[in-house]
Amino acid sequence: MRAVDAFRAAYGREPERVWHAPGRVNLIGEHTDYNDGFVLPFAVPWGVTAAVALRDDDTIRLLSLQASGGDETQAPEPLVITEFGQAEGWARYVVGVFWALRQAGHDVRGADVVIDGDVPRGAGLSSSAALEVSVAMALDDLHGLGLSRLDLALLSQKAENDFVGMPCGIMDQAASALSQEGHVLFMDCRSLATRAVPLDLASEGLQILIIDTGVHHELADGQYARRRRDCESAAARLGVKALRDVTDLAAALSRLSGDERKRVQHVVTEDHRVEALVGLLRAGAVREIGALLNASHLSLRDQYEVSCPELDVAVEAAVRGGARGARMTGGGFGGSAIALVADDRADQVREEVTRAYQERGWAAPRFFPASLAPGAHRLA
Ligand code: GAF
Repeated sequence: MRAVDAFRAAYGREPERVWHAPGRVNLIGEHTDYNDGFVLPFAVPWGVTAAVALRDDDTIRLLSLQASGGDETQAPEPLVITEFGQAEGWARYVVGVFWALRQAGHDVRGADVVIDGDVPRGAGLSSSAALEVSVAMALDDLHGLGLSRLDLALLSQKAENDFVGMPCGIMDQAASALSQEGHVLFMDCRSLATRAVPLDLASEGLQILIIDTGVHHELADGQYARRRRDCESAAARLGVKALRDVTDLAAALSRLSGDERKRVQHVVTEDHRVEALVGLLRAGAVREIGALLNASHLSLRDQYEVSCPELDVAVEAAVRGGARGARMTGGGFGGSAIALVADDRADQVREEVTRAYQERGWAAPRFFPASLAPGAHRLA
């Protein structure tokens, strides 16, 4: 295994644990997690492998096989972190997990770590959550902390919120830690209860195609925080704890205006779409979910305003090419769209999307067929 070979070469000893944690696609339920709502992600077959051995001091040595810029001839040097504040860039996601465990009162000292990831770069498939969760699972295992997968997802989220400074919700970390192969993960982000819902696409002659737009608009992080603020101020104005609690949408909308009104329209209807989609899956009507995917995209584009031309064109072209439904997935402003496609239409959908990009002079998008992969697991 590459991470183990690199560990031996870098540190001259064996790793004590090797854990893998996956990235995710969200089938539906976008920007609902931080509104105490519902989400329906699943784990993808790409993720992050963390090889870890404990140290008896507080130093964290860190090596990423992806940080050398692809220059295989250059044996990369590990970063040596003796104080949390020294971590920069990708290292913050790893060091943040050590920090969060200590904050929670766990006696976690230093470690030697090698990271090896294969989540397509910039595709918006949550490589950062995979990174956090792989390290959290390995440290829990090595220290015998006995924390639940949910606890480790929450600690990983805390690392991202309070150490990295990205105010994300719980969805991505939960998907990475709790997903089961062949299932989507239904999560109530208020109670944190989860249920694995089986989804057998192959037996229906269907597939989910990931369309990586290849773009990442830099405004993403600031806009994410602004959307959260819009939701919080709208909830305060409506006198509810979170937008999850809005039961009469028409009455709520009549009391709001501008951005707050649009955000509420999206979040409340998106929660209903998640429940409707789960209902269709339970009824064995997977072919019917496409309309909900399309409606989710329109709502994210027009009401939540987190899409971008590259995502819109991918979704429109996929549907034109015969997809049963398509939508942006993840935070937005770039990253990936997903399309539900009959197997015998997949080539046509790819061609239609590729042609639409070509016509606009955009770089070709990449396509990945998604499978519903297992959540985090120990490799060695
Ligand atoms: C990002 C966040 F990290 C998630 O918590 C979630 O809010 C998502 O955007 C939007 O649904 O991936």
